Amino acid sequence: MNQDIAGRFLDIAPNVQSALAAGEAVVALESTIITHGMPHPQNVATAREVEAVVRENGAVPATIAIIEGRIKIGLSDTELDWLGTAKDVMKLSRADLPYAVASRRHGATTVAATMICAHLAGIRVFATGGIGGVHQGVEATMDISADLDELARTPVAVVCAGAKAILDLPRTLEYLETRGVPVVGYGTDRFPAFWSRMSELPVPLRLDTPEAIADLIRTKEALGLEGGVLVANPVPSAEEIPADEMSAFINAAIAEAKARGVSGKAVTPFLLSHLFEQTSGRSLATNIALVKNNAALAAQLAASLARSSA
Ligand code: PSU
Ligand code: MN
Repeated sequence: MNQDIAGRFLDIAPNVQSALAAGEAVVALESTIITHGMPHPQNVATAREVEAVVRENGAVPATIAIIEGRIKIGLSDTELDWLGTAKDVMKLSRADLPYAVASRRHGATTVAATMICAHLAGIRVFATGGIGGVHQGVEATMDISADLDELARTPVAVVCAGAKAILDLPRTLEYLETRGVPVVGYGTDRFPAFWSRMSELPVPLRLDTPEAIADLIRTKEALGLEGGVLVANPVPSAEEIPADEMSAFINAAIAEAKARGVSGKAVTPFLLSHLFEQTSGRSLATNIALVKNNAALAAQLAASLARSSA
């Protein structure tokens, strides 16, 4: 951790600080999923449950958000509750993170911004639901999530359930390969599609234990290769919505977004909330289940990394 940057911009929660100082396992968690990804009150309840899952699996959770321009690494109960209904919270990626800090704004961190903040704090593992990626219709919109470039440059392992199936998954994988990001399927040969355990796409690499993933991360670092690792962890079967069931809802949601002229940062939040309504809440139940599943694996991975670095 760069102490100068930490002192100037970061507020690290005391329990996270002491875990980091002792070389213990810490897992970063994002906040856009709270402010722009799920409705209230499920957003706050899920954030707490996810933190509990991280603890049960041997790591300290650090939910990251920007409050009045301060980069919070680990939120208090009060802060988390506040974030659950707060208005005027920016959805922050690499491009607008410094603006929020300089202008003392509130901001929720996406995958890209959470990776940056986690790295500043010295956290190596991060759990989310699904990363952003290449959007369908990219030929016309050029909408490619900044999450993908962040994975190529910032050394944080991101545990997700694949990319959200609202995206162009083949192009998302192509782009990750171009940018040199290892994409690891955890116990699967197929790239998971968020609400569904699998897509038709083969996963580029496969590993079956947290220890093997920790070994890959250490080896990548030892070789001096920059950037992160994407770990794709399929949602548990009991909670999945099979891809053939989900695809009609997804196509309708994308058509609706287009008809209403939704663009840019608003696209992903719009699609998620539209799907929540159209599936009568089922997509949200699956989303919650997959985030918890990812938190468990991320904690095990962080614990394995902490053991081997001791
Ligand atoms: N995972 C979820 N729900 C979410 C997200 C991830 O289960 O809402 C968020 C992440 O913060 C991710 C963002 O970075 O969606 C992608 O936004 P965009 O497509 O605009 O890059
Ligand atoms: Mn986008």
